[in-house]
Amino acid sequence: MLNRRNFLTAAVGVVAASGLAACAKEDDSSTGTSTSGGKKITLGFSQVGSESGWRSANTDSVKAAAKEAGYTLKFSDAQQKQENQISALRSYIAQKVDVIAFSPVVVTGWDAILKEAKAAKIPVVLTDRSVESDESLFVTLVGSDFTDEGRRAAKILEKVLETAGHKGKVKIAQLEGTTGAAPAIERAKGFKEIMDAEHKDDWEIVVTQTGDFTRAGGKQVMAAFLQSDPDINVLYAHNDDMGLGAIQAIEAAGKKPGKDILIVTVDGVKDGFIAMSEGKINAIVECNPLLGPQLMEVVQKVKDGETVERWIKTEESDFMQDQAKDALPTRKY
Ligand code: GYE
Repeated sequence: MLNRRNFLTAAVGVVAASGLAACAKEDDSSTGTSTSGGKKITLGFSQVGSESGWRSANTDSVKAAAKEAGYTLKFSDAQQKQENQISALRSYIAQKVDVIAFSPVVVTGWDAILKEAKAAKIPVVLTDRSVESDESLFVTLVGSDFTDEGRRAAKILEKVLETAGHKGKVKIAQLEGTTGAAPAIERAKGFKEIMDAEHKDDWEIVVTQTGDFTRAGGKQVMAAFLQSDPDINVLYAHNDDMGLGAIQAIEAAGKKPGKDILIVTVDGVKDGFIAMSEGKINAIVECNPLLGPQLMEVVQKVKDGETVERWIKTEESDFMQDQAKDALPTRKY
């Protein structure tokens, strides 16, 4: 996986990408145009699934940006299954697309298929999520710093506790994203880092389990959490959708979300902002899904043989409840 350290070294030496970029260059050199050999660029894109509001916004952004750029987009939805993504990538290789982009559902298990793409001289761009594999097998990652989002979640929880005038132990329930997915691993890691360094004595994660980034998962797991530990007073959900599902479980248990249980989520989709403006979510760490335009730009550069940074990061903000009403009308997703 890319982390801050290897991001810096990679940004200095894009050597790993140059082999792939060089083959892209050969294709284009005969035409001198920004398209592939004078014809439209064909992009094969394998999406994780349609598990959340974030994902729907991301899919819409990718489709709209491909259209705007004039690319032929081959799109497939893997329904959160790695084997479906591997088959999609294999089919894009067989169809000899110009570039493959994908958002890997989990971090491991990609080396073999990425080697097939490399052997076929098809550059691969990761988008949204990263992989743990040989870094020479992909050109770049266009997406967020999830570890930092975890840290930001812990820092904003400090503010939430202060605003609520909370005294005493902080008993945290954590709803994790899909097991083995970069945002689940890294959002947990960043949060824990701050918790261990600054709140060892008063904060504790009393229950933690995956809700698979879905509303239904968040609801079901939160209901079980509340039964196993009725003293939970904070929920940290790795995305808004699980937080929204959990709110239903909290209300069904006769408690007030945002008051009896303080809630911090990640993403910042419209439904999350609505819940926050109703007082049910206390703070949101934004993760921007509108990656389409940046992705298309990178695809073009890769086809043109230009070097690109190893990690093209997304800019994001954090929001407290008192900002929700003002921010809501201008939210784009
Ligand atoms: O936070 C979640 C989605 O990978 C950043 O996946 C993405 C995450 C996002 O299902 O809502």
